[in-house]
Amino acid sequence: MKQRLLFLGPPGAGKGTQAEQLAKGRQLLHLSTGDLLRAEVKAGSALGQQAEAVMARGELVSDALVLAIVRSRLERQAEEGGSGWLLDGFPRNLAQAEALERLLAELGQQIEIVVLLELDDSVLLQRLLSRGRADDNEAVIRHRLEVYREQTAPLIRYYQEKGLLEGVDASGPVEAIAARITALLD
Ligand code: B4P
Repeated sequence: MKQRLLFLGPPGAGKGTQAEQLAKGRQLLHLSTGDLLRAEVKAGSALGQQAEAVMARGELVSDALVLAIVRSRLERQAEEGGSGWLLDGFPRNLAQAEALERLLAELGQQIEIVVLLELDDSVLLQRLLSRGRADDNEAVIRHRLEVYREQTAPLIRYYQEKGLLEGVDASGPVEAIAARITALLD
């Protein structure tokens, strides 16, 4: 059973939704950089204040900031003797992917599978508009999709070349998508 996974996919593909269920069921550390950044914004920390305006515009928060968050969580988990994790929404560009590789080499760990959630733009837009988070208005969503295409989509090839990528149809009911993902993990 695979225990070290990444979820990749456009905004609104359901990474967070699927990751939460899967991580709970398999006792994996669920590390969502989006959730962690929103928690910092809510707490009004210095980090949150830096991230808030960037997220509201639908752009990516600085690599250094996101990496510091990921590093501290993965190091803490390794110190506590755990090793199963699900990274959701990270890495989001090549610099983050390369930094992750260096961090995992330090920890003596490896990614076992990268799950790409695939969905049409029209469905993504509908899902996000009906959620209505602060960064879920149409102009910002379109910009997030552009940022995804320019900065995150190159990771598809990056992980394909490493032989780690598996695509999943992310349309339909949550349970059906979960079953498709589970079938890839065992
Ligand atoms: P994230 O929090 O990662 O969010 P997301 O990509 O918008 O959504 P996700 O794919 O997780 O969809 P979800 O399950 O929520 O990013 C937000 C922002 O944080 C970024 O724009 C960026 O600024 C910043 N950020 C995060 N990580 C970063 C990083 N590594 N580097 C730099 N910046 C970073 O689902 C969406 C909606 O669809 C929900 O309402 C859900 O209920 C619904 N849904 C899910 N599955 C469904 C289904 N099967 N059918 C119908 N609806 C469904």
